Parts: sequence; C-alpha cells; structure tokens
Amino acid sequence: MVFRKLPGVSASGMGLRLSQKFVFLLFLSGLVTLCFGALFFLPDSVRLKRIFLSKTEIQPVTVGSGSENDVREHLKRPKEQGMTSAKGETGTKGKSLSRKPSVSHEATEERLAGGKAQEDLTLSRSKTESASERATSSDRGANSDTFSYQKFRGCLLKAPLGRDNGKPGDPQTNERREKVKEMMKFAWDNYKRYAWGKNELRPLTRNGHIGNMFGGLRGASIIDSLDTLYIMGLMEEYNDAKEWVQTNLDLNSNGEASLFEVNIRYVGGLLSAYYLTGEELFKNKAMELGEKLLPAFNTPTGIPRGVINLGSGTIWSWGWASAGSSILAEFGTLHLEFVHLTELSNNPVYTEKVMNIRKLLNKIEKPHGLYPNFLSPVSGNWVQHHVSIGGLGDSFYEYLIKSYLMSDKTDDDAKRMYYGALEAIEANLVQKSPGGLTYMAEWRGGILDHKMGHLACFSGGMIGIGADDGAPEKRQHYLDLAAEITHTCHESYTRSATKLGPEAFRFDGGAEATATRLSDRYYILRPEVIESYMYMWRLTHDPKYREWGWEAVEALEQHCRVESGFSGIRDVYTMTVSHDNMQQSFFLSETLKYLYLLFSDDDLLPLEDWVFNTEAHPLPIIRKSCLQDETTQDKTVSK
Ligand code: DMJ
Repeated sequence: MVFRKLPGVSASGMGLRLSQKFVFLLFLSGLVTLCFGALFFLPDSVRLKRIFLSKTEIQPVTVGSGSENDVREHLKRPKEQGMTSAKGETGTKGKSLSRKPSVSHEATEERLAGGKAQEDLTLSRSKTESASERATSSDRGANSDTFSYQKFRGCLLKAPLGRDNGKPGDPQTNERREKVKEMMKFAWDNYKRYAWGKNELRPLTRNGHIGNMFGGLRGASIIDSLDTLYIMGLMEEYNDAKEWVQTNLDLNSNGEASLFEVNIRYVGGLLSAYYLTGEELFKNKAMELGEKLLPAFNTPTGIPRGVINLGSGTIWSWGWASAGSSILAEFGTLHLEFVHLTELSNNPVYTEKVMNIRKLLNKIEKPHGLYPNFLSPVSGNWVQHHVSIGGLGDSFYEYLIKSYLMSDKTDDDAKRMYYGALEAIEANLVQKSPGGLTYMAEWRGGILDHKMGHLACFSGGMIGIGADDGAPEKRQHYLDLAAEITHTCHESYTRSATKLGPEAFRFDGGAEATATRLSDRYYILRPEVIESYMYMWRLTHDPKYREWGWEAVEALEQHCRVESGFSGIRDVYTMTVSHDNMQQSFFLSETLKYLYLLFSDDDLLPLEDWVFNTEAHPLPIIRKSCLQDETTQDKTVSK
C-alpha cells in the first residue's frame, strides 16, 4: 500500500500541519509549566512537592499562626494574612561522633585540665569538625576553630561546680537537696521508660507527647535535662542523654516550630551542655540549629516572625497574634543564645540579628516608656497597647538585664533599656493591694487589669539580680521590691489548698492573690516562683526562701507526683486533685534545677560567672578582654 503525500500536511504520523504542531507544542509546554508551578502552592508536607522541588526552592505562601508563651500548642494558619517567605538554607553539619559518650564529672574535669585527657579532646575535636564542616562554616563567615574551650575555662572566676559540687554543710539542707535529686531521677527514669525520644512524658497514660512547638524536633525533655543531670551528678543518666543526642537528635526536620521555644530549650540547652562539659557534639548541634533559625529574620524590618518551618525556612506569625504581629517575649528572648552562637562560630550574623531588634525597639515611640506586647514585623510599629510582665512580655525584660550581665557589664545599651523599662513598669504597673501585697498589674492602653500571672513571678528574681547595677541610691529599693513581689507570689501558693500557685491570680472583686476564674486555677509544674526564691536566697541568704522552696517540694510530692512521673494539676484550690497528664520539659530544666540550686552552696554555678537563660540553662559571662588575651590559661585545676 502506498501513502500519498497530501499538500500542506506534514509527513508525521499524526498528520498535523506545521502551524498546528507549533500550537500544540505551545499548549503542551504551557501545561507542563502550569503543573510545575502548581507544586509551589501545595503544602510542604505533600510528597510530590518534596520529590520535584529541592528544599531550598520551596518557598510557599506564608500565613500567620501563633504561640503565646504558653498558648503555644495552637498552631493555626489564618487565611487573611499576607505572605512572607524566607528560604532556609539547611546546613550539612552535625554529623554523629564515633566516640562513646560515657563520662563522669571527674573525667570531664580531668579531660579539661590537660595531659592525656587533653589529647582525647583534641582527637574528638578533629573528628567532629570534618573538612566539609569547616568549609560549610567558613562559607557563611563562621569559623568555629577560633573558639578555645580551654581559654574560656581560664576566663571563669570560679570552678562551675564549686568545691564539692555545691554540697551544703548543713545536714538538713543537704537532705533536702538529695530529695530534689531523687525527684529529678524519678521524673527522668519515667520519661526514659515510657517516653524516650518524645518531647514530654504523659505520666498517667504512660506514653510520650510530641506536640507542635518544636517543628518535628524530638527529645525536648532530654535536651532540657542535660545540664540539670550534669550538675546533680546523675552521670549515668547524663551519659544516656548525651548518647541520644549523638545518635538520635535529628535536626533535619521539616515541621513548623516556635522560634522562641526552639531557641530557649534546644539552642539554650545545647549551649549550656557544651559550656559545662566541653563536648564538641553539643556545640556543633547548637550551631547547626542556630543556622536553621536565621530565615525567621527575613522580614522587612528584621523583626523575626514567631513560627518557622525548620526545613524550608518558611515563616509566619501566630494566628492569634493580631494583624500578623510578632510577640515581644518571643523576639525579645533571643539575645543571650544568639550572642553565644556568634561567640562559638565567630560568625557575626547572630549578634547582628539581635542587635537589629534592639535598634528598632530603641527607635520607636514607647507609650509612657512601656513596651507593648505586639509589634508588626512589616511596619515596625506596635500593633496594640497591651503591656504585661507575665506571658507575652516577660522574658524580654529578663533578657535586657541578663544581656548586660552576660556582657561582663559592658552592654550599656541593654542596661539603659532595662532600667528605663523598669522605671516605666514601676510608674504604671506596680500596685499595692488593700491587704498590702505588691503586685504587677497588666496594662491595656492605659486601663489596668489587676491580675498577675504565675509567669510574672520570675520578676522577683529579675529585679533582685539587677539591684546592684542601677543608680546606687536605688539598690535597696530594688531589693525591697524584689522581696515584695516574691512574697506576693509565695502568698499565691499559701492561699491555695494544695500550696501550689494558680496560673493567674487577681487583686480585684475582693480577691487578694487568688484566682477568681475557673480557667486560671491550674498549675502546670511551672518554675517562676521557685526561680525567684533561688535568686532571693543567693542575694539575701534569708532562710525563709529555703523554707518556701521546701514547702513547694512537699506540695509537688503530695499533689503532682503520680506513679509514673510528675503531672500538672487542674485546680490548685481542691485537695481532690485532677491531673493534666503532662510532665513538662521545663519541670526538669527549670523547676527542679532551681530547687536544687536553692539547697546548694552558692559556688554551684556562681552568679559571678553564669547567667541563666529563660529556660534555666546556664550560659557563661563573656569576658572579652580575657578571651582575647594571648596569655590566658585554663586554671580549672587550681579552682
Ligand atoms: C518556660 O518555658 C520559660 O521559663 C519561658 O520563659 C516561659 N515559661 C516557661 C515555664 O513556665
């Protein structure tokens, strides 16, 4: 059979004209482009998207979402918010070490002191910092080689763990300290048994909780416990924790995380563990994670958004935060950790990011000198005028004074901002109740809400540690104010049936340091009141603070200890307690650590050398001139 070529028709099998072919091809390529483009609009979690787009190409639409200091569980994306996209350049560092992690306090100290032990350290360093890791760091301007752990130790005034690990001379205090250690071991053992690798233990149902605050990161209780276990001398447990970090802490997660929570718990926990032990593993993990947080700052003002996808670097604001705003206590609680990340990596970017936040805060108008809780990361203006020393505001103020202290008292800007803020707080928020209790009210555009949150109770300790550095004539005034606030917070405990404090207590409608609303009656193992006892004890040595701490231990034992761990309770005003089935990671990191320090001698983590981040992870004071001095030697052995 013969095919005849018709005029104007191509010889192709389809029998199309050239122009038809062209139109068809055009249509086809349009279709392909459209399909590919549509991938960008799929959520990050869709597999197809991960297959076709590399991580760095994924820049999806960013919409608002939210975390409050403790309303953090409600990650929601509102539809109405505008898009902000930021690319997360994921690092390739943090490979696992091959050295078996098993050390005692003594071995660590010996290793840090030099000799054969020093060789081990060097060996572990060279294993950790592979050539490719160094290349990655220097590409970004970082150079972790320049930080010398030995030198850092030489710049401390005292040995971190004191003469005898802070063991108090007085037998009763020592017994109490041992009790707290037992509580830590109990909390840890149960976490290990029922929830190992998960973020928190559910002690009633005996399983693990993951939650959605950490963007797919796991092991929050492990990271939060490293330093507590170490200072308590629970070395077997510490070694298990370290081994988990070494083999299981996967930072390549692709979930939506709270920038604030990941910073204070994970970055803070890893940094502390590094400074206390000298283990490079912790430093490398902290730096790797720090890099992943940087895209959060890619906003028109450089004020970070509250939520970040750790894989893609996409960022957005919490859904409940009005008009896509960022939260003062969140973007204001990065300074300590970020300055240390610069210190360790020699990469200025971290300090630049947090200094930029400070610059903006300095520039904008502050109503009555106060810092409202919500700020737009787009315009750089306050979004509304709610001021609080409790949730949403709290740790911003804490980080001002601690930034000053951590800088070896050289950061005058932080000092000025802290005392300025404190003056405004005193003028506008500090109140005296009819019964004579001093408290911090909340401020809503000039109208006072006579309520104080449990979270605000950290302020007793904060005002106490800042008392020495303001105007000399105000020193006693600040110490008195710190003592009064701590007293009020103690009252909120003693006025409940369980002797534990409610989430918020009021000073109106006849109430004096008691919760009037059902929804404020819970206690979730929070540390703030005990934190203030610890600081006030160190500052005054008034025995009442140890007594108050012991009351809290007894109440925790009676009402929060269950068969398989510790649990929060739903109503502090009833003796027939209902448990919330959650052992928060901050119970191990903060509540038990502060109690242990309260019953220890002051030379365990001396305040001359350490500041605690807001999750109670100790970070060392940076003594620049000493660190830069060529002749600095590690004097650990003699300390
Ligand atoms: C902790 O995670 C931190 O202290 C934070 O600053 C706020 N509160 C919780 C514990 O209550």
